[in-house]
Amino acid sequence: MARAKIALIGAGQIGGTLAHLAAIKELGDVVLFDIAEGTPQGKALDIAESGPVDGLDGDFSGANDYSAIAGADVCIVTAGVARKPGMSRDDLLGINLKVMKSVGEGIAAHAPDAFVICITNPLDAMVWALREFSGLPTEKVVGMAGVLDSARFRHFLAEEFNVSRKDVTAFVLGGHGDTMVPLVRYSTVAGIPLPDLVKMGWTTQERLDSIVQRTRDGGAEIVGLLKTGSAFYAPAASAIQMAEAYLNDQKRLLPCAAYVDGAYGLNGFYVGVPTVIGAGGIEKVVEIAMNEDEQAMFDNSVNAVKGLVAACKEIDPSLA
Ligand code: A3D
Repeated sequence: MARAKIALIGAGQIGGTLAHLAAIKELGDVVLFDIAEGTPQGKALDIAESGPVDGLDGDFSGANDYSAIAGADVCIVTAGVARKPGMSRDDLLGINLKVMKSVGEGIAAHAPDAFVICITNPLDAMVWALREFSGLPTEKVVGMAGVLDSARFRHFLAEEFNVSRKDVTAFVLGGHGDTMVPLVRYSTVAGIPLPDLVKMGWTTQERLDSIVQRTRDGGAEIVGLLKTGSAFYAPAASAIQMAEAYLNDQKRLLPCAAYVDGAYGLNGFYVGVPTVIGAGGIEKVVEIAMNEDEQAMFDNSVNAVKGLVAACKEIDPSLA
């Protein structure tokens, strides 16, 4: 069987890391695309030259022309600008919306059968716009945020409880922003829900609350440390997990910014929800029961995303 083809639209910090991870995991042939001349070619050649050392097969190429992504099975989109200190994800809206238009058109023309994973911020609005501009089926266009936000939550919890990160599961829903909803009741250590761990004296409610807040601020914490850009290792690892779920029909249950039509009282809207990813793309949106507080936080987050989508429609009336 032919190797899968993975097109990385945007060859910056995340794009380069994605390419390296895809190479190491032998997911298939990798094409890096960027408007910056030389960057995708240079990164592709550098990774290809690591192949003899690591024993890797696969083709690695870079391009500035969309024809290079022809027939891609997976497209991962990081094209655009990233945050600098003091900028919110929403500050990126106007610039990155234009980028989504060209990327959406490029994918529609050259890789219309691909599973498309958007990472560009502000995520929930950009994945919606990318879907609109590309015209691809909604189950084939998804945003990466929940896997990353949940991974941050899991890491902080594993540190707090001094247990393996492998034994911590966590759920973060809603929009990828300050209003994201870390769901404490659905997060566990080896199946023991966090509220029970508070009762067992493993931590206090105050410490748990501060971990929830640190998760919400997880992106800004890295931006503040790096000063010149935003996180890229964990975002890339998260998107690769989603790509693997699709390519290997794994039916993974992962929180993603998915098109929700009917569930959660939403009609045709992208927001972070639990999904099943397999060969069909987003095969299912899983509707979980929320209590009053969780529902209120989720509604607040949905409203923030609605505001961003409305702003997109104002900037580009073709989206209205
Ligand atoms: P960066 O290293 O700046 O790479 C972006 C790349 O996009 C650069 O190489 C640009 O040349 C390229 N680019 C710009 N315009 C275009 C275009 N029209 N077509 C093709 N390529 C273009 O950024 P990064 O890789 O660190 O981050 C990429 C995006 O991911 C940013 O918008 C970040 O805010 C976002 N991000 C999202 C998350 C989520 O969890 C959702 C996490 C971290 C970063």
